[in-house]
Amino acid sequence: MNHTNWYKTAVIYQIYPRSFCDGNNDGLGDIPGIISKLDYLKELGVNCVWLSPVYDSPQKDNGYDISNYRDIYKPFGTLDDFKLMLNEMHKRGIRLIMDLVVNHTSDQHEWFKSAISDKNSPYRDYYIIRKGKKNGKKPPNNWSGFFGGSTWERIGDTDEYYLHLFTKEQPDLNWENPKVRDEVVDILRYWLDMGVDGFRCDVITLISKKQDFKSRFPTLALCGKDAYIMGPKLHTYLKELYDRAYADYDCMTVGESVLCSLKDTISLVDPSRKELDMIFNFSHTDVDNYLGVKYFYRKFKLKRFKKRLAKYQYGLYQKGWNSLFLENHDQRRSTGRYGTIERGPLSIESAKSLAASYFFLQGTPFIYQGQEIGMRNPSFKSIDDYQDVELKNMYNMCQKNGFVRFLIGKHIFDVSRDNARTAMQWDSSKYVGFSKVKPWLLGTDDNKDRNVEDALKDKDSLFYFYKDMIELRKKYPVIIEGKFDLLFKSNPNLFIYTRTLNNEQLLVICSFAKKEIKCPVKDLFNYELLLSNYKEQQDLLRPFECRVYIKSR
Ligand code: TEU
Repeated sequence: MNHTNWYKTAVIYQIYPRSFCDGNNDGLGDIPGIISKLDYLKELGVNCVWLSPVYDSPQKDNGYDISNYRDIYKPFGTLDDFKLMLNEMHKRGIRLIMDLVVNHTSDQHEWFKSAISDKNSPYRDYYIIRKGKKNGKKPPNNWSGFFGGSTWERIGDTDEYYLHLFTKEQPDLNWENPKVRDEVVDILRYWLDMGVDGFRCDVITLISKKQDFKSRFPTLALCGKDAYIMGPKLHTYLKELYDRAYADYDCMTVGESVLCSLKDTISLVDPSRKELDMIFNFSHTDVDNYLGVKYFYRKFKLKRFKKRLAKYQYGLYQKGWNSLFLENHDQRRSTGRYGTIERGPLSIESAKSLAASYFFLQGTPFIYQGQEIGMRNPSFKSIDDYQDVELKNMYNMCQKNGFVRFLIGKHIFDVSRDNARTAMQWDSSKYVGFSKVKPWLLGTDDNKDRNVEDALKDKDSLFYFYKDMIELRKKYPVIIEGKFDLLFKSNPNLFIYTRTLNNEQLLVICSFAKKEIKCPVKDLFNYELLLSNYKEQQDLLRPFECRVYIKSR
């Protein structure tokens, strides 16, 4: 099958199904709800959707714990609803990529239930099971996982443990077992045959583990990560999935990586290796923390942000493809983050400047639901208002351990994943047009001004700015293929870059300053203005002004 690489010209919208739209008024988003909003996505202009997991699941981690890979979680709808949605998307020229969660399953998956209840189960070796130390009183080693605590859970009162890098309800699959890989290939082909257009591969860089299972030198977070991030057989497994599934379909893949260096990134997305089309790299979202640990807060600096993005722009040029994103269901909202202003008159201008700064880089842009209307963090006051398992686990650890509490501090709510998971705000009514009953996670009243109904009425809204940016990407090949160059790299207030292709050059100027400042580009008169967030141009750049120009030589 010829791969057309359609993902290079795609703009992808991420839907978090629990929180997008509730079609049957039970407080939880669902597939019929999504179908009812496809015209909205069409109006925005996106041509692909990434759907967070809709598979059958006990929802211990909101669907990232799958108990049946071939069926839909009932409260979200049926397989027929799914097929209808896919068809309605395709009719509107919108492709669909699904979330593929195969580092782990749910502990309620039939494979796992069989594996732990019977030592001779054919599924025993689908998981990573090892003998504990001290006759089973202690786990096999000191590795710690992503949601804090040991990666091992004891199986009943036996002396054996199973590995889980996330919650204990998410046991890791044993990719060393060829049968596990056969299963994954079958799952991929099942959905691809149904017509889906690709996958966002959850924590895919964790699937191969070093097999020594020895304790590592103790560290504050992710102890043992050298054994489970970018493991020794990762490339072999990815290649196998490509050869046995992706190769036969005109599909795309974006892998989620954790702490991935530029060198590793290139090795994963180098087109000649045929493994993944792109990966999500978190180097730029980790800009306001230390060591890639979001709880270790660090002040945002535009210079650092530019440097990190530029590193991957230069590094991947003609070697691989970038994914471009600011938000997702695990990240707090970008409103009030990355140098933008959360409230007040300059808030929307700052959101536009930030949006332009990432949207014209080389790669495929992703927009997370609600980002296009500038949704904010809910800033709930009490732990009881939050639901996320990651936050609850960390909170409990803080309660038990003063040192952890000292390290993490108040910041724990600011970085909670629930910040991105409140109900999508369609209007400013009581339940924000998401549902007729109370949504499972409702934002706060002081944030209702950010809603779709108002955005669609206002031609200067952030929504229409995104729409304009998407239009430009469709019109100018330089935005897709042009070479990136960062200008004025040490300027602390301005993100300025060019993209160059043959005789065309795009110039992007984004101010992050709260007051007027001089524009250091001298030959602006050579360029034609394509887009800006201020109506008339003047010599000085106004607060958070952004401009996108083009010139033909
Ligand atoms: O997230 C991977 C991951 O590494 C997370 O721990 C992430 O760093 C953290 O949530 C940031 O706060 C993926 C999914 O996106 C996430 O929703 C799942 O919980 C996780 O995998 C397990 O499947």
